[in-house]
Amino acid sequence: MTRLSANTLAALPAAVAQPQYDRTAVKAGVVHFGPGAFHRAHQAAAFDTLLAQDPRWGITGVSLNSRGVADALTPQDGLYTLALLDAETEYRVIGSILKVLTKDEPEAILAALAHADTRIVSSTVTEKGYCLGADGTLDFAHPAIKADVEASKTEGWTPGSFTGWLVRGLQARRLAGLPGMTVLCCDNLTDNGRKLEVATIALAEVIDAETARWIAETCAFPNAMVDSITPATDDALRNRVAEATGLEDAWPIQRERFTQWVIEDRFAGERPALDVAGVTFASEVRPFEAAKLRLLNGPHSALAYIGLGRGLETVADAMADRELAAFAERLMRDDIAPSVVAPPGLDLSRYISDVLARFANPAIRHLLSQIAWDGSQKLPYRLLDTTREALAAGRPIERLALPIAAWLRFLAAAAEEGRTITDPLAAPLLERAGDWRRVLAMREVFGELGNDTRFVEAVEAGIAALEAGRLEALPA
Ligand code: CS2
Repeated sequence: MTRLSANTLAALPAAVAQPQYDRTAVKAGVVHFGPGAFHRAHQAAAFDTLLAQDPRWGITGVSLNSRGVADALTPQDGLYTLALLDAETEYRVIGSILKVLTKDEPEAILAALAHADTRIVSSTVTEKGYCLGADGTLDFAHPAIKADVEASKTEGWTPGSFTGWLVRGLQARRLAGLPGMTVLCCDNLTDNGRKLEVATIALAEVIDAETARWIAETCAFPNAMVDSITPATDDALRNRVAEATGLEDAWPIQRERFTQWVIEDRFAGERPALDVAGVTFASEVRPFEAAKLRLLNGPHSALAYIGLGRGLETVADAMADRELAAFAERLMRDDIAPSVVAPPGLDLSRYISDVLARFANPAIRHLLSQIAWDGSQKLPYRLLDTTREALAAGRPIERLALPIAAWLRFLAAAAEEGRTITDPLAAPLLERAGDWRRVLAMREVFGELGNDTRFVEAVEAGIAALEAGRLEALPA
């Protein structure tokens, strides 16, 4: 079968949308770290829409951890197919990614960051990719950060971490007399832009104080909330894409039709007109972030850990389990919503109904095991902050503690069966998993909450309930 590439685009059937602009005239205005499925499903599609009217916002992708995306997309000239899942699937070839660099091309990464055309550096490197401690500031004890601090003592050093690359790239811009940039974090972290700003400046202060000052003065780190459910690519998708497009695509991407991107209106220099792609610019993004992290990602993780414990496979399966779906809805309406201040114009009750409908979408096969990755990094933002606030406000926390109990059981089962898990803290988590109280004592995950007897008791009751096959702890 012929492979998707610039030369074969003309062979696409009319029903498959393709770039409506001359790709050879596109300039790279964005350097994006972490061009994985989420970026390609969402932000790259928005830039693809924008490129039809402004050719200055092409993307150079940078994969620091693996060659997979570069190997798949380079023979395809950066092109890939995006499937929008719904009752009828729609296919669209995205052209905004011009090339993908890997860590083996440090000069090219540096040149891209320090290029006059580059005005935005964005990231989806997942929660763990920022090397933050439990307090949300840069963890200088993190091996990748320690290595970068050490390496930076040598002229012409090559960073390993994303934050290291930011400092190195921004330093090169300063020395070249170029303007500052917008650094746009697109990961699911509360206050993501501000956290990355504080982390970047902290690292720069250690490496080059002059650059730290320059970053603070000339760069902008907007907060951003990005939302679109993006199940991992599987062979079923590859086959459907081949059938629909008539071309082989080594790494197509799928997502739900729904998409939302709210960016704080705080740019260094020009703001790309992403409004044409449905992006909202807002003066305050935190309420949107909190609503999404707490009311979508929180219940997502709850469905994942509880659902896996019940032998279920996908989010839609979990929603078809009536008891579990009812639990998720009560968790959202009664326990999480009281901690969320609705952003202007958002009706929380409606938002909850919409999220539940998105979870139940039968056209989407979203594996619970995918959502279960990196629990130690996700749960603090998704459920623990809400739990802390509920405790402080004197609200019950029994239901909020149940997904945590389910996570602890998930860890215990993995340890018992000798399986590993995907989590940067896999080793200490699995080592402690046989005694859940020792996991709760991990301050890097739970902070002080792990010592709060009300929380410990609620988790204990949750574990007992789950062991008994119930989703509600027995009333005391
Ligand atoms: C999910 C998210 O994998 C996960 O942990 O909760 O990726 C979720 O699908 C997205 O944030 C939706 O925007």
